[in-house]
Amino acid sequence: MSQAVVLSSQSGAVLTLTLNRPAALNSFTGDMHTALMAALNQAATEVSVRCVVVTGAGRAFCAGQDLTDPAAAPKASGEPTDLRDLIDRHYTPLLARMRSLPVPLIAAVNGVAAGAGANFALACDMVVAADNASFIQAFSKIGLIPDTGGTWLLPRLVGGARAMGLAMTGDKLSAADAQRIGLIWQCVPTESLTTEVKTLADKLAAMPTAALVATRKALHAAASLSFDDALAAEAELQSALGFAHDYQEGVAAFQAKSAPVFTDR
Ligand code: T3D
Repeated sequence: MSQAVVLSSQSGAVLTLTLNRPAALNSFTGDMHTALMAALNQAATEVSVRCVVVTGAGRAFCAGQDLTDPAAAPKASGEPTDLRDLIDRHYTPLLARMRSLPVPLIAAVNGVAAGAGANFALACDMVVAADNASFIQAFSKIGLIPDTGGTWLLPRLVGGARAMGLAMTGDKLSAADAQRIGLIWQCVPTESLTTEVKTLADKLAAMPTAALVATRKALHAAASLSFDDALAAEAELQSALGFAHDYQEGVAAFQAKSAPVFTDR
């Protein structure tokens, strides 16, 4: 029996999705996109899930698009390949799903993250990487531009000069350097990746989910807003949160010096 290309396991309120094509460094195929999208859609509707972790099986996180996939690989006949269909069918919906996920999303980068695999990780809310992991904007080496959100994400995370350098050279960036320049949240010893990510995921899962998701929304929106418009967007989101259960709960627990139990999603 063939193994699932995306493994799913839930512990408490944390769902872990593992890309599972280790022999091809978990590179994306149509099947893997379909399975990942189904798993994320399921997580979005399952109220017991309050945080999602994505990681890779074996020694890599994800090597981007599977370059042997007939849908992506240049044809032997020399006939041009239209990548637009692949992007429209899989990558754009994947990024939209991640950005609208109603719970926090963590990338646990266990090894190399290249091409679309790197930007898939960087599009998560928080990125924790093992110190043997690396990030490669591999696109330029095969005649492409950073996609999967790379052109938006890179300059916002690390500034224009570093974004341009990473994108043009396609050089490997160690996880330690990725943390140093602000590309990722944290680089941790390889042997502690699982426990560090579990601690973070459990922590986020116990926090007010709706407020965390509104935080994501506000930070992303602010990137293209004027200061005044960002203030207006904050006011709108804050107003909605003020009417919600979790705010009542958080303030009541603070006043009672007790632990809050957040339930909004
Ligand atoms: O199609 C579109 O819509 C356009 C979108 C494109 C998005 C993209 O992601 S473009 C970028 C695609 N990815 C790459 O260009 C990365 C290619 N891979 C590499 O550069 C290297 O494999 C790594 C730097 C990631 C790792 O190097 P290393 O030396 O640790 O491993 P390796 O020996 O190169 O790879 C191990 C196996 O994985 C190998 O297979 P084999 O020889 O053992 O049978 C290799 O062919 C396979 N593999 C690695 N990356 C891919 C892959 N197979 C298919 N597609 C890959 N992307």
